[in-house]
Amino acid sequence: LVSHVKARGKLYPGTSISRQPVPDDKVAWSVPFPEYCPPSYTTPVVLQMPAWADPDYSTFANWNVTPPKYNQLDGSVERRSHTGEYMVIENIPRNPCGRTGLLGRGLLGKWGPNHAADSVVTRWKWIDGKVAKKDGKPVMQFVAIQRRDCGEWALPGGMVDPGEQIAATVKREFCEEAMNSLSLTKDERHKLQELISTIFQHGEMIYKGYVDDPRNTDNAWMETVAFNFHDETNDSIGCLPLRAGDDAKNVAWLDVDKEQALYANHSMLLQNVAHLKQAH
Ligand code: RP5
Ligand code: MG
Ligand code: MG
Repeated sequence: LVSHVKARGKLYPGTSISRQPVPDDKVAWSVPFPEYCPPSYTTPVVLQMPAWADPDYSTFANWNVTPPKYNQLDGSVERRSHTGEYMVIENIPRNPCGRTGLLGRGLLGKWGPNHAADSVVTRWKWIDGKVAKKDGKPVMQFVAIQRRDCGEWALPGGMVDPGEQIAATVKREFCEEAMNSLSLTKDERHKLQELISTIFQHGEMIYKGYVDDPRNTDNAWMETVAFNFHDETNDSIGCLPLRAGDDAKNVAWLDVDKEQALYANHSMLLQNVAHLKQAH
């Protein structure tokens, strides 16, 4: 299991709430930490219970609400974790990566795993008709979006809708965030979807598991499945017209480089792709 760092960041995103500091050697639940008494936070938006959020079992008003079917496919909501079975204590799931210094759900809608999907769309970096090299290895580029919420560069990706196939989520989110599909007419969007479906036919799964997301809490966390779509010859994905949309304020081809700071643990996902393609 990845050890989380960003999920222990001092301030919870979008708030002035401080997490209780969790030293590296006290992250694991198996290590005693008697002084552990973190604050609890769930954003008011989630407490208003939009369609994508679970009820709040911890309040008296909801004492008689049946808890979700944890560790199972709960109707059309996937509550199983890619990391295996997670612990549930008094109807509240426990983060499989350990302590985060915050209870509640924060900005996340679901107790337990919140499932997302990401795309790593890559091409080689060409300079003067040749693939650029660094330390003797070919350099790749990937489609990055700049997140509107925190300004950090990230992979295009988003939440899996209930009942949605992950392959569909990946394509939909790429179209929304990197091609601004939400601003297209119905006809245009349909054409784009067809184009993307042909181009995105041969994806390779490069990661499936926990995401070290700054929004994670002790009781709610992000998980993802990420696919790589690679354009070997720079004539399909490599020349798509990119336009930022939805929760992305910018989109660009960035070099795959470990110096490039990215959101959550997205650098690790790129490292997997670089390794797979024997790239820098
Ligand atoms: C990350 O948050 C995932 O890897 C994915 O990129 C993203 C999904 O959340 P939103 O982009 O919908 O906020 O944990
Ligand atoms: Mg999105
Ligand atoms: Mg997104």
